[in-house]
Amino acid sequence: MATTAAAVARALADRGIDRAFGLPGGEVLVLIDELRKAGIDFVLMRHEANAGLAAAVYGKLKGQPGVVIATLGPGAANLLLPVANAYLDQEPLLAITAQLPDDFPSSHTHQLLPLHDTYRPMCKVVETITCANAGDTIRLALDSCMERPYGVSYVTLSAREAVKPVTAGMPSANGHGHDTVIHRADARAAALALEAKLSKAERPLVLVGLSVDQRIAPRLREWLTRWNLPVAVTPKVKGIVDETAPNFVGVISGMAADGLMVDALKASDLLIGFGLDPVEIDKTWHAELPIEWLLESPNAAGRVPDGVGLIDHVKVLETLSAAAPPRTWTQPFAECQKKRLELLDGRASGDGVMWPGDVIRALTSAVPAETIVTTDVGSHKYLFGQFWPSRHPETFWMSNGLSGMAYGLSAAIGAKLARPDAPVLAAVGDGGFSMNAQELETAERVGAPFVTVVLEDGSYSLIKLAQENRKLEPYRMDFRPIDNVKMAESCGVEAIRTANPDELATAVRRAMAQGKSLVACVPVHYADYRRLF
Ligand SMILES: Cc1ncc(C[n+]2csc(CCOP(=O)(O)OP(=O)(O)O)c2C)c(N)n1
Repeated sequence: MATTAAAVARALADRGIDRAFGLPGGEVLVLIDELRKAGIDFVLMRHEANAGLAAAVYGKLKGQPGVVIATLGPGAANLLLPVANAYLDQEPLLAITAQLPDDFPSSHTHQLLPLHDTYRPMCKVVETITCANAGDTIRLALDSCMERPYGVSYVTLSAREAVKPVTAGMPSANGHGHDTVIHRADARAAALALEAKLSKAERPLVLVGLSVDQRIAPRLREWLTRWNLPVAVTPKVKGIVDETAPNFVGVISGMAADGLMVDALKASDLLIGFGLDPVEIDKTWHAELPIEWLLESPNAAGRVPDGVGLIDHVKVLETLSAAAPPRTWTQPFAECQKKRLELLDGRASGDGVMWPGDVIRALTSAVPAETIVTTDVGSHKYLFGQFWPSRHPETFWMSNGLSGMAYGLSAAIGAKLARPDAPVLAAVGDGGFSMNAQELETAERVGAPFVTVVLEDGSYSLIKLAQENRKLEPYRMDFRPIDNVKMAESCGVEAIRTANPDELATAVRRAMAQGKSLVACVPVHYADYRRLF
């Protein structure tokens, strides 16, 4: 008779799961062995947080939940960050950790944590796997991750239960739905109402956000292009529209050039929130400006704005695309679009450093349009979030609902494993790089080569700028340089340091052509970011 661990592995394999990411402890060894026997590769990483972040990106790109496995106690505690990230950033993730068996003596407290209670508020399913529920629980957990908004299921399996033979039984999974009452609305009626409003609007702006299913990109683009409607996006859906197209206004939600973007929002006489999820917005304009919401599924955390009914996006687009544009718009945000791009022109404020705008231009010239770009969190995220000219859906990845550092490099590993043929570029700060640079070794070991650009400014620059803005004493925001070239080389990855845009472009182009990893360290001046914000 199969064991519980074998039943878990079988249920995962039957659903097409081919990889699990993680970092083991003795308590999950049997499970990992059963995964191996079921043909599921275990991607061994160097921190559970990185494993969870990589797994979720891998899963979302494959159209299935990412799977991460960790041990009990410290391993499960380290998983908090990726679980929080997947919860807020709508990435599908199944987290499996060990746990002490329920029938352990009550005096045994070593590594005993209230894991279910800790994770429950962020998870759709939280369950103990037993020999009676293994297969059903895994199936329920996987299905729940893929219900929109995508999110997390968390299951625990004790080492003792893992080796028990399975028995028949029904799951007792305690699905943790959201409390919001969901209303459905008529998509055709919503489309016609929108058309009527658009016929009166001189400066409409369509705001596309995280809740949109990126597979509808071709339909969405067709409508926006045919009607010549101005469009802005949040960073999490960069690439859903072509950001080099004339109707593209910019990236909203606190990236670089945010003042310009907020002015554009205020100047608009009709804001259309097409799948717009305020989880990405750190200001409150989404509550203060009138927005015509077109939401298909609840936002992160299962929330829906008051009084809004959910509609089918495809049906709305079908109705709108079938109609002629109700009026003509000739780039009402042209001035803003021009100023936005002009911000990239500038000169570095010192010798031996690169102007951030030149980083974008050099890299854009060096990599194919289908390159998957990931960023970490910091000033560089604002730079790339606003100015990286994304052209294809699912080619830009950042943590924006949670905004957690250590995302960029981990996401690049997940992306490269999911799309081995796509070039991948990770843009990270030197602070974030020092959190997980060791995963370069993982990437090499598992055959996931990509280019990492480390923007070196010797500080947590985004926070340093915030300190200056608040007129606080300059205090404890700088660190001594770690030689990131040596760091990369010690992980088996070639590395360069350059402040010359042409040299950067040449090195990146060559690495991508050869399908090799490269770490390009680019010195920048922290204060130069200020001119872009
Ligand atoms: C895990 C985590 N810790 C702390 C923060 C707060 N934080 C946001 S940006 C930032 C600085 C990042 O520095 P670096 O990686 O060097 O990027 P830079 O701002 O210099 O571009 C910090 C500490 C965070 N977002 N995530």
